[in-house]
Amino acid sequence: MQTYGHWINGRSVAAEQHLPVINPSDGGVFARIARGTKTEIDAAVAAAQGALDGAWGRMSATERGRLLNKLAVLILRDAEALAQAESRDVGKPIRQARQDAVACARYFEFYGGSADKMHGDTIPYAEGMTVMTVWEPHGITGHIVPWNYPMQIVGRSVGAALAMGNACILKPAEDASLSSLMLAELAAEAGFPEGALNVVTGLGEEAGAALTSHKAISHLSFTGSPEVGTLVQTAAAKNTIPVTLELGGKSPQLVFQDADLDTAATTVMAGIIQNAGQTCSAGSRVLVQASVFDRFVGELAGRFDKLEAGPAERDMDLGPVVNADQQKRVNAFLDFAKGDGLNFAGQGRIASNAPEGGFYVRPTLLADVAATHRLAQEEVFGPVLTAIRFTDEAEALAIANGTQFGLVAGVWTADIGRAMRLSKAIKVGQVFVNNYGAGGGVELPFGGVKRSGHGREKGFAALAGFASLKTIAIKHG
Ligand code: TXE
Repeated sequence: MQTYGHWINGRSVAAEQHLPVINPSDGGVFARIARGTKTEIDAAVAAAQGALDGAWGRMSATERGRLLNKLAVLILRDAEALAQAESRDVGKPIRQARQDAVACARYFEFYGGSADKMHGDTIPYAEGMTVMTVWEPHGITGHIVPWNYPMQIVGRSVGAALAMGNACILKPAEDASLSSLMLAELAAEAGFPEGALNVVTGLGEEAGAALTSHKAISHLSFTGSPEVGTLVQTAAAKNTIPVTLELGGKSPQLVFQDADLDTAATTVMAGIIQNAGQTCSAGSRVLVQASVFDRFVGELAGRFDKLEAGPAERDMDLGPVVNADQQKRVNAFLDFAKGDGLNFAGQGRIASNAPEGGFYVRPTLLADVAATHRLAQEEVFGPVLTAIRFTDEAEALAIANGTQFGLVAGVWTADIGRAMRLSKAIKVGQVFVNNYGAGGGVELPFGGVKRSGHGREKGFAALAGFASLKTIAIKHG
């Protein structure tokens, strides 16, 4: 059984304590990761500071970009190994893990290309003065990453932070750390100086809390639950540092009677079963106009009935969910729905030969749910889709905006006026019209409003979050 250390100052550092790495497809332990504490976070901070004071801090933006591009090439070279590791670690079907590896490379490629394109301004101000702005790195940035899309989330946050010249400390989720360690090793192979990217693995309340409260950290980037996001923002406030939070949602897909219903059904379905529904932007509420509700939901129900969940390596419709807690959480929501008499309109099954110990749940479509019901308000983070009926645009908008979240919305309609009105009126970070997710483009800014978080990742927008703007005013007569 392989034992993994932390990655600090360009090398693997062995640990005294370990955590088991469990394969969600069968519940078996197949490796061990290091269980970090404040000691390793302190070591990573020293390494990061050393990088900023040394070769990394002196490097030009162009050179940083070249390194990021080299890393992208190495990720593509090792994409299959990364995908296999991620699939086994997280339980996601191998085809989805392969897409994640390619997307991860694409983030490093995009940020490699953008490293030397964050230019300041010159500001016309006063006679005899020249005023300019320059972007500077924050310093040491902390990255707390969840288990649902480790490679992609590392790519989008660490890629942007490195492009701007920060030194990073990454704390991956205890349930999915392997790809982060592999990426750090590839960064060393690409030529990143020691200490530019450090990975400390371990528990959130130990290694994670030590990172978020460390006085030397200048920016925190967190993706995970609203509860922990609140803790991270509180820790950041105590050190008065900026924080980017991405906290999930209860994203609505609005389907109007004039939509291409077949394409909408296919996309709505994909948006909730991908990664077994463990996606921050999962379209977990489908709002359907009453005139087409029975037809549309009936079609979806038929598709749900055919779904099958099974081991990640068998590449079925869905894999297992990530761990026993997540399985309990999803099943508790389904039990609650049953107890409350909700309509289980469609439900897939668990493959008959799926290993007993795996963390499987049944993909489920709940129909005609009240917009205020718990299953229409709370994030299940599993393959559970809640269908809600509406009569007109005003009601659809009120339901879409009627949760504490605001991450993503999908609008399905042939009416461009309605699409534009709703795109403006729905309170979310991104709206997709007649598609959902736009294929995941790394160029597209991504983030939430309301309880879904704040700050933007992906695209050029993320670069400003990982840098601070300095104004220089020169009086020269
Ligand atoms: O998340 P946590 P969990 C939601 C989803 C899911 C629920 C619970 O609804 O069912 O959260 O998942 C680190 N200080 N999302 O418990 O705990 C932790 O080690 C610092 C949505 O796994 O928020 C991990 O690296 N860090 C989400 C990361 O936080 C701490 C993705 C996320 O774990 C910490 C994941 C602490 N005190 C879950 N405690 C999305 N937006 O995509 C934990 N961590």
